[in-house]
Amino acid sequence: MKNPEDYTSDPGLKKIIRQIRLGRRITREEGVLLYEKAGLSLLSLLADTARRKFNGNKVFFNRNFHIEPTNICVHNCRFCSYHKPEGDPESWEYSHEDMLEMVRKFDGKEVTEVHITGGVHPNHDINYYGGLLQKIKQVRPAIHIKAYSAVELDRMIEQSGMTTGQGLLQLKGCGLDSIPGGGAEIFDETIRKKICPEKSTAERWLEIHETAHQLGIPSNATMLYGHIENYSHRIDHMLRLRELQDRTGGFNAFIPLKFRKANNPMSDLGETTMPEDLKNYAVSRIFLDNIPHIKAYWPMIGREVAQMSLLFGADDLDGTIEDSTRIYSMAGSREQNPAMSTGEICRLIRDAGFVPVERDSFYNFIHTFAL
Ligand code: V47
Ligand code: SF4
Repeated sequence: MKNPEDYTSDPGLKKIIRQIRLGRRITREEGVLLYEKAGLSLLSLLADTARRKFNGNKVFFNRNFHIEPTNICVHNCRFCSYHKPEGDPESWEYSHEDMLEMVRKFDGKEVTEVHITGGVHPNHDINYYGGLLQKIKQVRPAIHIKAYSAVELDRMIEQSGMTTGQGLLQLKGCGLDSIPGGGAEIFDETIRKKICPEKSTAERWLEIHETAHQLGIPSNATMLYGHIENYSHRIDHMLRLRELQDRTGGFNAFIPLKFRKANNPMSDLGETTMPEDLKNYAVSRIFLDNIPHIKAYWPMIGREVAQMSLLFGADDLDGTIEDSTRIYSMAGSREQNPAMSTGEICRLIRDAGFVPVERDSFYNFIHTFAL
């Protein structure tokens, strides 16, 4: 195999390559330099080496579906195509019974996880959200519930008058198994003020995840990229996650989310190109040397780019989804009715040269498929 240093004549990049090959962590400045100067072939090689250290030649997926309780939201993120005011013909608000019916639709089917997230409804409190978890566990006791972004949690816990720890413990007692990565956007305060000024602060997002980890509730972390941020902002975002992960080890996966432009006030910004998306997967795999999984969320990025991302450090394709989420179809993703059978997911993984593994929500192996 070619020596990675042969891919560049840049002395700064050569130094970073040596650092990585010695298993050393790269710095903020080196992360930015990778974004700015490294070509795709080099990034693919470095990210693939890093992903193999964590996950060998395996690519994970699960059998999951989403519930989006409402798209009515007290916030007004400028990139969001999803939230609608109360009474709008495109708004929805499901009752507990509606959502239990969605769970019952999977009776006899092998789904293992439900992902619950939606708008931050003005009138729902922590008992409403906890009650939903309890009822779902009564209908389907073995299902893993990954629920409520830190932004939803922030509002329900603050309104309850509880501490973060008390609120999370109450929800855990109701059946909360893990927390999804939403609401992180970009931590940098100047960018956050412009794209989601009303939303929970970066500190609050990180505090909620840190407390959850301390209470034995694992979580994911996302990063919304491809809008008005620059490479330094992306690295700053990942640095804050890396530092938290050093303290807790509670993040399972990092999920880069590409800004999708349809039907929102930031549409005029356009979207990143595929090489930029692949570069972003690779740099995140290299920089986040303590988060075990990089997830290519195919309903957002599209199945073909998700497949390509496996050659740039990603090792997780999320799941079967079962056409149960609207966030990205409303923002213009090509995946307008996202659903993939396990056979289709396995084919994507095998054709990229990896071994498909069905996982549970803690990344324990459920089934390894032949190559
Ligand atoms: O926080 C909203 C993003 C997130 C747009 O934890 C947009 O496994 C791009 O967090 N363009 C919610 N992104 C979704 C989320 C998630 C998704 C998949 C898996 C997991 C997980 C978590 O969606 C929001 C926001 O960053 N988002 N609008 C948009 N126009
Ligand atoms: Fe509300 Fe989430 Fe949309 Fe922001 S991204 S407006 S918090 S639904």
